[in-house]
Amino acid sequence: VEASIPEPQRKAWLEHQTHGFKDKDGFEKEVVRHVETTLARSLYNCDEQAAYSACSLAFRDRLILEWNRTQQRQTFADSKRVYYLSLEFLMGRALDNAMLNIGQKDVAKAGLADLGFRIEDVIEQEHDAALGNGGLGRLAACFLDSLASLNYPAWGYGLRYRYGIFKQEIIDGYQVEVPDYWLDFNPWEFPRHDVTVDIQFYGHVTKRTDDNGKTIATWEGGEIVKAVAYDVPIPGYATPSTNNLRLWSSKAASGEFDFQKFNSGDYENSVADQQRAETISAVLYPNDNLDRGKELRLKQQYFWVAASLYDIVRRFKKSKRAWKEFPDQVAIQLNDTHPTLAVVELQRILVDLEGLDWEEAWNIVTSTFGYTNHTVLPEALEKWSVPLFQHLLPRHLQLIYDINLFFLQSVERKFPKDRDMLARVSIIEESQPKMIRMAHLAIVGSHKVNGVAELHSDLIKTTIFKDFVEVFGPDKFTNVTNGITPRRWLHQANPRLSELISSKTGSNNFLKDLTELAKIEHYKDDADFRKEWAEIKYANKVRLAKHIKNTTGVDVNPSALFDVQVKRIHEYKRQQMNIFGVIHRYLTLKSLSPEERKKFQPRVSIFGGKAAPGYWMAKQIIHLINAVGAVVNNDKDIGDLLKVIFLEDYNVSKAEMIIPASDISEHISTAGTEASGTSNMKFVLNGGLIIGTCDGANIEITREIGEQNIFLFGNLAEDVEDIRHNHTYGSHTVDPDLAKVFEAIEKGTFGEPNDFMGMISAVRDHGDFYLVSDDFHSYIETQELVDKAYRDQDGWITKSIESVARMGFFSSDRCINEYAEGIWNIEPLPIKEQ
Ligand code: HBZ
Repeated sequence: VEASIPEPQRKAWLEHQTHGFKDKDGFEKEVVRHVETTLARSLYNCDEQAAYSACSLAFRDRLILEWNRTQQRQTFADSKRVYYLSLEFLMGRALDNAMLNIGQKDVAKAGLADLGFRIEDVIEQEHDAALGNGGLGRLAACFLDSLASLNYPAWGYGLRYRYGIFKQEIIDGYQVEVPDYWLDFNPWEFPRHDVTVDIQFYGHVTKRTDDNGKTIATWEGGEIVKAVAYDVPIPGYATPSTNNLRLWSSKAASGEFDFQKFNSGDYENSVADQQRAETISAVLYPNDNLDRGKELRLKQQYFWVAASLYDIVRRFKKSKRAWKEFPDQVAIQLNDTHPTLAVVELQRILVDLEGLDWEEAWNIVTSTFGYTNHTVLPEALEKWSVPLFQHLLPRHLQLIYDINLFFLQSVERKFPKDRDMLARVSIIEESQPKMIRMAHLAIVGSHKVNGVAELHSDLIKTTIFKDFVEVFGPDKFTNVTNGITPRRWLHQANPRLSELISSKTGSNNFLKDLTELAKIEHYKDDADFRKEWAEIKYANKVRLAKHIKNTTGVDVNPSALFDVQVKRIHEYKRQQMNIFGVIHRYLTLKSLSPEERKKFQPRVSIFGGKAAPGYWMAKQIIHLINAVGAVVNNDKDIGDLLKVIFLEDYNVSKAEMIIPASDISEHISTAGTEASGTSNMKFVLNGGLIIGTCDGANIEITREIGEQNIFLFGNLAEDVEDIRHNHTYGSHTVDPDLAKVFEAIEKGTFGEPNDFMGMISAVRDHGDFYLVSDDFHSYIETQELVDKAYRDQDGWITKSIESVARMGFFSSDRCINEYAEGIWNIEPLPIKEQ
């Protein structure tokens, strides 16, 4: 508004507006222009990297124009927006996605060919934006795609880490972490050096009483760090709607102070201040489902939350509305507890800075926030020590104590004299030192709390948040089963399958309404359709086999059954059970005569995933997988009957290649531990079947695709507690087949047995917390059923087609519509095509 062009000059502006390229010719012009000007290169000096950069810039130009129109429309319509606060956005590559969502991939392909490049090679140049660990971060990315595709007014807010999740190298069978410096040249972001926020840390609080007897708290002193905005445009599929992902980067607050230090010769310290400030957004914490309570992590959280809220409030204030209308304009979703400080920060802004009464402010706060829980694992539930808080955020600690006081008073009224209840629900844990329970704060500060799959949402209501259901009533707790975007996970990852489906459903409409997949079930007996279905899977397996050859040197036969488990390495996800199963298979094969072996179904067991750098057991699992591969893959008796592959550096772009190539994938967490899982959905959507436990979204996938199309095994969530109790107090013997596996490891079949004793003794001596032994027999039996089913190729293809046809429910579009209606209360705002 402040710098708007006066009326008489606007005509000139409108006449000279650019609209980005329209056709192949225009695209080529833009590419050449960017190569020769933006990149300062020429046709004598244009490699694939430069072609990638120029092509991306040509698309970015288009995106930013749509972005401008979208933002203007949203501002003009004054509509309610949702802000998705997530410490992780696992975006992967942007170029392919932008081309497909804008619908100009064919144009780009032809244009690049004219200029001397293959589009596949150009796409491959891009470095993944890997600002996340796993499922939680990727979910946020799928949600952004759906929000834009469905025309919802929405912004994402996150941190612009200089280093994303580390790159994984496997050296001599061990994981080695290499820093992921990805910002060298990133054409997808727009630095907004004019959009900055000063963020305060440390200092102290003074209180005074004003003329009306009201207490005024002021947070003073400490240090200031600057937050600088970087905007990433998020294109919707087949719509001009382009939303914004705003990532904050930290910088030293430039000011006289530093300058004085510098001039007075204290050069070192002035640089140290700058480095300390920049450290805040330097690196993503590489733990998934583990909270380590580090001070820098808390600094990251407050830095990001305070900058985002300042931005949101600034935008609201421009509308000149009354504060009570804030929740009519703004919905904020907390992606796990990581942004929970936003609850306290908004209360602080309203009470301390804007002078609202506590009650009025608190009503606004709780009407604004929603909280999504992603785990029941106790070690992942965030807690911060009170002394740390006192030091870093003294005013916020006071506010949390006040929030807790009023909350506990209300609990006391409902449950008089129930001191245990008060202790259990309190935001403060009375430990030594005292701890702040962030999940409790998030529940108290939100109007809705949701889990991410039906079983998970039931579990949080009956276990970790049981008391809160009593306090607030059951309606505060709800379920939104996760989903995935079919644009990236079908159309982009598996273009041939997407094309086959659109040829049968009549259009690409299924990419906007995934329930249309049901139409392909009519063709499940059509011989040509089935043949092409099988050919596509085979071609995807050939592509993966090439990748395996190139990266590991191992030859795998694309006709073998490809069995895939790719996800973060974690004991609860039970990659150890998988590799024990592989060893069991190997021992069985070795015990057979060459004749008997011939009847065996050849298999390639493929693993991938990162271990958190400090997670010793996860690293041991990776080492065992590689050690088994080294023996099995070189055993002449075995040949193609069994191969064991560990794919290095699993990430989003590799997932796009691996997932479409799977025949069966493993989702085998101990029942009750995996909140949802989302890769399970991606595999099935690409025609792969699942072997899995009754956990997370596996249960709903079964309900949708039918029991005959999934291989379920193992104990149920409801029995896990009793079984664990038995491990501790009853007799606990290791499953006999598993005992043979341990024996082989201990004999040194796969190298130094001591390297793997942690995994063995966790099962044998330390209570087998994840029920590996209890589920082992049923796992092995079910794998035999998989072999048998796969040998009936006709039956397998039918299962595969039926499954894909019935996956409509798992689109993140469905999921986002549920959030929009049940939690955010926002409406789509379509943007006119130009
Ligand atoms: O969120 C995952 C769940 O494990 C998975 O079941 C679910 O499908 C997915 C989406 O809802 N959780 C994570 O990925 N969690 C993290 O990555 C994480 C990262 C940092 C933390 C805690 C958890 O401090």
